[in-house]
Amino acid sequence: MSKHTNMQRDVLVLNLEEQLEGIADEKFGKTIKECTDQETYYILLEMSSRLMDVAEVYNGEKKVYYISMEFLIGKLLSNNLINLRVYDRVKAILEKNGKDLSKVEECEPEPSLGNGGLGRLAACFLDSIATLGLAGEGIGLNYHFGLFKQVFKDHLQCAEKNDWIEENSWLEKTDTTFEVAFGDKKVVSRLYNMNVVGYDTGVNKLRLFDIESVDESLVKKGIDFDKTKIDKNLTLFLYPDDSDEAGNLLRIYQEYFLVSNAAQLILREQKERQYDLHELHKHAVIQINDTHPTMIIPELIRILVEEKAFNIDEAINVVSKTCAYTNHTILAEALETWPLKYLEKVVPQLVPYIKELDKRIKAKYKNPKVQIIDKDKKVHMAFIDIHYGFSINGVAAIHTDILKDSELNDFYKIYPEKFNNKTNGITFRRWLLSCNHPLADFLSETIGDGFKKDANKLEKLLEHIDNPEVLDKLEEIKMDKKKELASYLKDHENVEVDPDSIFDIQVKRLHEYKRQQMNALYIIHKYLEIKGGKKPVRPLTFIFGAKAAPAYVIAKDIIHLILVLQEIINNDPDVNKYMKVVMVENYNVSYAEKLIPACDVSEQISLASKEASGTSNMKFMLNGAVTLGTDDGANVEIHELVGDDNIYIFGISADEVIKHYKKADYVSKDYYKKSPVIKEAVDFIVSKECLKVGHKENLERLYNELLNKDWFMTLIDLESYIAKKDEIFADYENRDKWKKMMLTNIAKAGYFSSDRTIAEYNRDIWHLG
Ligand code: GLS
Repeated sequence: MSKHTNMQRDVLVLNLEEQLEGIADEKFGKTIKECTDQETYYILLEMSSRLMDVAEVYNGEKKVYYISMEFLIGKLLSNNLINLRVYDRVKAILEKNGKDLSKVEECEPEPSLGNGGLGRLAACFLDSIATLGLAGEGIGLNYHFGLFKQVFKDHLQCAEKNDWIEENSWLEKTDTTFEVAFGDKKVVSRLYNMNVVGYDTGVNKLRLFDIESVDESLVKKGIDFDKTKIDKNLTLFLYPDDSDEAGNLLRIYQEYFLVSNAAQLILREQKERQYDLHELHKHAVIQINDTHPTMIIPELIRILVEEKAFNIDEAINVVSKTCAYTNHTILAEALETWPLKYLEKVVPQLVPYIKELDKRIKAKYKNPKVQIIDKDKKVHMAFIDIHYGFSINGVAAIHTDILKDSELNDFYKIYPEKFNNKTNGITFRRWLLSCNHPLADFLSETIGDGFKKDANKLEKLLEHIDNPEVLDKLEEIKMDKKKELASYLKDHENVEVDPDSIFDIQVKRLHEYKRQQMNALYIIHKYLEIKGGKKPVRPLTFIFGAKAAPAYVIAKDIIHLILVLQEIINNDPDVNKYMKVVMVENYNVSYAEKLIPACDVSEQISLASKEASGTSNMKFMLNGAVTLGTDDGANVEIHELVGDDNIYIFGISADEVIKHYKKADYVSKDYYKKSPVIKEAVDFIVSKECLKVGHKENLERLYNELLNKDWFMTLIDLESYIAKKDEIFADYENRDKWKKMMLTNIAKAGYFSSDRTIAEYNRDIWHLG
């Protein structure tokens, strides 16, 4: 039954205004007109819940369980209203009552349940699973303080707890509780649900587990807390500092807590539906999002053997046919390996099963590189997934090729049939319809509404590539979005930027491989050029947003450098007419929704081979920004789609990078010595100007890192980066060419809809009805 034939919904929607007034009266004894924006937010929350309660719930014969440590869902109000197809009506009703829906949206706290692309991808996937009408749910954890809140003090990143959960929220407390045992230690979990509404379809659930005994008062200063009190700290933070043993153990506790709850939930559902567990794979498919939930494999095997009377072969067989693994990175530090002794401490009950799985592999394969437990007694979590799951996918074509050809080549030789690629995608509901209403409306007027359900229809825009009215309108929408952002930056960062300048934006987690430091070196280069009298044709605005993991010292030093440059440049009267730098505080999904529609140049400058896919590259493109990037991750596919004329690619190739690593022949100092431009930019980091504003310790450490190590080869690409960036800025002045590039990027973005990605997961891996 489609929602349009759902009478209860029709009644609610027909009487939307009455309903809203009714809730306002019940809750606050006021009319909508009299309510504050905050109260109006709670009214809309209640209204949405009522609409979701009468929506169709998907319950196919087979269901996908997407298990993930992160779901970076962002604020939900606007997105839910859009997907429930009442956004315009609600907006009009509020307007009639003197209210601005965008102000009401500001009242919602952003859930802090994710970190970066991996978590945001999980959220986009849930949206698409529901939109495609598939039975599926997310299973994760309900962190009270989630990822830390970033504040800048003295040009340094500081971390504070992010207290996002309110009494009244999208979280629904359920009666479901499970017991989770860590050896002989036990905790009791509680399940919270969040509705996931599809676009004009039905509702699925995001399942978030918490513990009853969590104690928020454990966090005294910043984000420090006693890491050993598991019954009190388990669901306080996402990715607690793991630079010591207690931190590592806590991660394992969290991961096992997640999978134990997931296993109990899945098996309870099988029982309720009277399915035979020997046919688990016919009714359930478990997508393991990165290695964090890997323990679901030995845990399910353990339960089937110890509680369901399976023999070990049967258990391994059915679990292997149920679990599939997505790899999101080739960075060694992110492919988890746990010392066996940590697992013995936290989950002794799993260890015999992990050893059994390992024993079987050792008996079959002699190659030490494919063993689950290595000679140093470390357990390679990804290898459990690969040997005992039925599918392994990378997240962009080049990434999957690198997995097959180098990183996981030994496995590919054993199981070629298990490897497949699923290029990432983004939900256009959030990253176009919700964050850029003027563009979405204009596209509807120009090419019809079809693209909202079938993103490939965006290609129709190409028919208008020579239509000056369409091109001008795209430019005008971009300018309006830049003005909105400029005013927001003035209010929130206290920086004035010129909407007529070029907005060059790099927003993503801070990591050396993403090379924010290379962007900073360009900024230094430009600053010195302007000081020397060479002015840019048009002012330039460089915007950054990034959090660094609190224990990642060099990443924090890079933030320090950017903040120091911001201070120096924005206050230098010789220069600030021509360029500005802004590092926004506490970059998150809500900030992304303001930055992305206002962007001209999208910075995607990772060292080739290192960014598995990237997803902000897709969001920027969809909103009419032009990519300046390396041939890495999904940039490669963007490049193929838009062609050489609509993207700016620079730098050495992934193959060359891999060769350098193999030969270990990259010496950053050689590049520094060879090029006066590079030398001048790098030296500036420890110049008098910088040291006057910043801290010697941080700046010198970063300088030394770049000169003596530079593991992600910043200096190898710096000159070609400078040249390409100068070229893209010059081309911006050719307005006709630029507007056509904007249009082409939007038109070609359809491929990156997560609806396409999810349809492929379903076709090749999940096979849901
Ligand atoms: C990541 C990758 O770094 C990104 O390139 C990728 O787009 C994302 C989603 O697949 O996954 N892996 C990771 O550990 N964090 C990410 O954002």
